[in-house]
Amino acid sequence: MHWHRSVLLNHRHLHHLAAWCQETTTPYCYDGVGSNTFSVTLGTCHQRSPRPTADICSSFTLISAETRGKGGVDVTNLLNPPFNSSRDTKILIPGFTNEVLDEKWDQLKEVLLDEGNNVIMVNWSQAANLTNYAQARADARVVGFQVAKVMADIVENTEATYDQMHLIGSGMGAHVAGYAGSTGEKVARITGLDPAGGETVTFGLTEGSSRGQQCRLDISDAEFVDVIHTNAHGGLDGGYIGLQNELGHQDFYVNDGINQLGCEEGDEFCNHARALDYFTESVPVDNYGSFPCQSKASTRAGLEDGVQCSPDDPCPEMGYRAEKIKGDGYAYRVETNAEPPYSINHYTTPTTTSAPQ
Ligand SMILES: [Ca+2]
Repeated sequence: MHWHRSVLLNHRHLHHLAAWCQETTTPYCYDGVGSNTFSVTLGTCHQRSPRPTADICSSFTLISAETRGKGGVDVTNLLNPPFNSSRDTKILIPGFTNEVLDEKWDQLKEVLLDEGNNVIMVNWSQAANLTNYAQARADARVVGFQVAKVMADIVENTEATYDQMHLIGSGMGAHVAGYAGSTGEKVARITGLDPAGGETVTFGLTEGSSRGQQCRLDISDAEFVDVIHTNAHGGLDGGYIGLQNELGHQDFYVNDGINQLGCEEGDEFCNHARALDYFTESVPVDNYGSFPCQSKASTRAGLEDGVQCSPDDPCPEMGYRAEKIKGDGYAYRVETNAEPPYSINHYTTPTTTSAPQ
């Protein structure tokens, strides 16, 4: 009887896993949490318990030059084939996914591989859904912890270092990256692509406020935090997706930071997804930073009256080749075209116009 019952339980367990994971590229639900607990305090941004890892069912696919043809391997097979630790590792963390965004992430993965990086694709789509925003927000904490564990395993088992780790997160994925960066050792860089608003706003994050840092992407989560805002006007409550606050060392507000050229008025998803488009476009192109930069200021609110960028005081580069070279905590406003190539100048060589004599 015991045997029979055990088989039944196993079947149920397998069925459960299959139901959650059948869409992922691997059959594994990653744990990585061990005995760690996630404490909950009412009235804070950690007021809801995350779900168990089996329910979140995240998976991590490592794609490298060696495994690209077969779509990568589960990160638990880190050493087979051998991990090439001479390459940088880009960890891609979607927020709330759908088919359109999945396609964009795939494009980013491809260009990052072309540039000679290792890529780890984080799949937490079972948890990251808009039907239960608050729960997904809570679960993001666990996924961040798992990302940190994956990085720790890489550093422990290979020659790779945290200096080579770059997390790229979109929407809620930006906050997952924040959690990962604030767990364990500091990573080189986190790029936030239109980081999610929503509940973050509820917890009193106002202009210049450090409140809620532990629950969101902030300047302390990596050596260099760069952020591209494309639909930044509060949170989901206001019908916008992105968080307007400055979160990193360099915050880029593209166009007005809220509405992107070429997106139909009110199409917040289009505006939000553009952050991913801009970043992807920047990867294969040197000199992507040659946007006409309208202004820089010490706060987002100050951009209206900010200092005009000029050849003597140019914008830092936005996107893949952004560097922490322009001081901390500046907001920058940049412009784009309405269609690809979005960057206004980078495909053209500066030409000398002959003025009428
Ligand atoms: Ca943080």
